[in-house]
Amino acid sequence: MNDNNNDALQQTRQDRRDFLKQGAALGTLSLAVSQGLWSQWAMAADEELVPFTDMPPEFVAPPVAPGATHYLDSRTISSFYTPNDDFYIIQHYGQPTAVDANHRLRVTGLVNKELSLDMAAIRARPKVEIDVGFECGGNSPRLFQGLIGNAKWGGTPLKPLLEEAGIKTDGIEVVFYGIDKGEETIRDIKVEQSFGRSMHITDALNSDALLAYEMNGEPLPLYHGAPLRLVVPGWYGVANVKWLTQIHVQDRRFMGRFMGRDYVTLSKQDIGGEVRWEERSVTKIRLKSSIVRVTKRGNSHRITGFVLNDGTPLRAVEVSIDGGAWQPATLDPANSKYSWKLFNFDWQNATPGEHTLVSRVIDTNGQVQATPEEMPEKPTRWENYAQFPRKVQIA
Ligand SMILES: Nc1nc2c(c(=O)[nH]1)N[C@H]1C(S)=C(S)[C@@H](COP(=O)(O)O)O[C@H]1N2
Ligand SMILES: [Mo]
Repeated sequence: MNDNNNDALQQTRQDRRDFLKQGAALGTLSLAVSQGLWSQWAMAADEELVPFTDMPPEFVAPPVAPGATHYLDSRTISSFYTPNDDFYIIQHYGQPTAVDANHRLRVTGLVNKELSLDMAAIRARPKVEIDVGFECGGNSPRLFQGLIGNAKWGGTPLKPLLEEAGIKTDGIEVVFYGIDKGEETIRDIKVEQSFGRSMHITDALNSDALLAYEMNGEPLPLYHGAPLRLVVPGWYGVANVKWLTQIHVQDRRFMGRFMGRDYVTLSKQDIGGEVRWEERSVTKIRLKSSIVRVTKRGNSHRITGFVLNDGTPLRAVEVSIDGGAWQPATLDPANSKYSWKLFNFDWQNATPGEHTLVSRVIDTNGQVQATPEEMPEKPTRWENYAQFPRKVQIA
């Protein structure tokens, strides 16, 4: 798509957003609803939430606070882009107190030419914008999938920067370090370590990864890694290193906490015909869908949910009610390769009483989202991508 088209698309989206705001202010969203896209996620004035009976009535998403985890109330997803203040927050070593105006990004290790760039130099590089949604590798039914968000990230692609530095032939692993540090106990030894994650060089070069300094058209907030963070489309949140200060190329695997000990899935796998317990770092997002909201408007009911995956195109998202046949849901035309994919389903003839609703997603490789029973034996909590049956009470 060329820049003009892109600008035009941006403008249309902005118009829709403005329109939505006006609609909300007037309490009339019916026209917006019939126009589709953005409007369908915002609740209309006369639309009400149908209570989930699997959700404690006291469930409330916490307000955003420095250094604290934030998750959203997934029932309230009301726009394709998650507002920056409601996008979930995970910071394992707390949050830096302020954005450093002299922040630099260094590229070091097995490169032909080490680099050191300030933010002006990064901003002067070619800029791209890309819609990327992700969840924490620990997102699950426990928080009703609240560790999730979708944003338009603006920044400069990683690949040309690595190519400029020039990867030496023995450089196989790319490590990304944030400025945040914490004390780790490794075999009873206490050491201070920086937040770090790594990627194989092939993944780093092929991943569409971005060095992002904008989020939804605004400067990247401190919570989300200002002044600079890595965004790896299609990967779990942990890959997206915030407050990025160093990219180091080395000739062997990086074994830091967030690659080697934490965010490591232990599961029983068929390894070339042998059943073995495997430990594997959390990397690409597993195919997943979940219902997050049921609403009622007049006599009609609507089910809303999201899909996340690694960017593989989808074949279908389906909904089953009370164990009945799988029925196709409608995907938002705004969905793109790496965004979250919002869907809805108009539930006809909902009868009073309690009902069980579940969604599943199928990709073009024929992969079908697993039921909880079909999941591999997996005692660690990471990568919870099972179908998530929800219970609602129709009055
Ligand atoms: N520097 C740094 N980057 C980090 C983290 C962190 O603690 N420090 N947390 C990671 C994890 S586990 C997740 S899920 C995402 C969350 O990004 P967000 O807070 O912007 O949603 O950031 C990742 N990047
Ligand atoms: Mo995470």
